[in-house]
This record gives sequence, C-alpha cells and structure tokens, in this order.
Amino acid sequence: MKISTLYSFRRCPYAMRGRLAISTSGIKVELREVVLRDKPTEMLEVSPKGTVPVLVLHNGEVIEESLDIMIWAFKNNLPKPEEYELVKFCDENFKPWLDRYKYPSKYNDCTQELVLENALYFFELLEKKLEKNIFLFGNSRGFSDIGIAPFIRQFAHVDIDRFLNLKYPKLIEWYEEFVDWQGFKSSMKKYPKWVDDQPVVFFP
Ligand SMILES: N[C@@H](CCC(=O)N[C@@H](CS)C(=O)NCC(=O)O)C(=O)O
Repeated sequence: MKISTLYSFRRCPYAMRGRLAISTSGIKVELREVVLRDKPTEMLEVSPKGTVPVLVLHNGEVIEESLDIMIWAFKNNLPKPEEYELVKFCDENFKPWLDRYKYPSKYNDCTQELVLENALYFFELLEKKLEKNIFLFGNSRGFSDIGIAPFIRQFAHVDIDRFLNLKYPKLIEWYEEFVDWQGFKSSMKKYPKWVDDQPVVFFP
C-alpha cells in the first residue's frame, strides 16, 4: 500500500498541528524528520520554499502549508468558516506578536508592553470561547484546538510562571489539558534526522 509522506520538524508548531491533524483523523503517514539547517533535497525538490511541514500525497500531490494539511486531514469533518477564521487569526495576528515575545532583541519595532497587549487580546478571545465550552468550538477537541494550541504552548514556554498567572483560567486549563493529552505527547516523540536509505518510519 502506498502512503503519504510528511516532512516534519518535531518542535515546529506548524508541523505539530499537521501531525496532530493527521493522527486525530486516524491517518498514517511516513514521517521524515527534517533538520532545518540541513533540509533534504528530496523535500526541496517538491517544495522549494523550504518550510515544514510538507505532505506529499501518495498520488504525488504536494501540500506545503500546515493549514492545508489540516484541511486535508479533516476532509470528513471540515471546520465551520468561523473556526477556520480563528486559526487564520492566530497565524496572521497572534504569531507576529509571539515572535516578538520570544525574540525581543530580534525585533526593535515595538515595546514589550505592546507585544503583551496584543497577545492578551488574542487570549481574551480564546478565554471567551472557553467560558462556553471545554474546547474552542464545542465539547470535543477540534480543528482550532489543534491548530492554535502549539502556538499558545510556545508563548507559555517563554515564561511559564507568567503565563500560568495570567487572568485567563479557562485558557490555562485548556493549555494544561493539551500538553497532558496523550495524543500530543505521542506526536512529540523524538526521531533521528531522516536519511534516504533508512527504514520507513510510520506516524503515528
Ligand atoms: N506558513 C507555513 C509556515 C511554516 C514555517 O514557517 N515553518 C518553519 C519552522 S517552525 C520553517 O520551516 N522555517 C524554515 C527555516 O527555518 O528554514 C505553514 O503554515 O506551514
């Protein structure tokens, strides 16, 4: 049987959401762990833009954006437009502030107060949703939980005490549930860098 191939990098939040969408949808792929400073030519040949994740379907089609990989994996359970838009908001409006929060010395275009103010704006949105349900769009884990949580985790990891002391109790509960979830833990298994002649590694 021919299966699809996922080029992935364990710590990348985009790759994480790709892996999680695949595993929660009950799909199995071949996993090729990439080292970003030494990307495999096989990956660059099919996706010259050189970002992970990249999914090469068994029919040769290449999906090179994490959101598109998620949509492919969720094809039988597509998110409502509002849910998809929240994930887009995370990518377009929260991620730039997350980068500035993580690497303040790399960006000198704003103050840390402004960074925090904008990050908290997003947290406020999430908190409001989580006041209604355990997960962002209902009482079971869905597209947006998987799509957003890896980025909240990155934020939390910069200064975990600060994060856990924020006045967003539902968001913190949701984050803690996520990092404790067996599906997440399994998706964080370590794999050696992929090389051409190694035996196939399946995920999950
Ligand atoms: N819009 C892309 C972004 C993916 C992305 O930026 N991935 C980072 C790693 S977290 C990457 O591959 N960067 C390339 C590099 O560092 O060389 C997606 O959603 O898939």
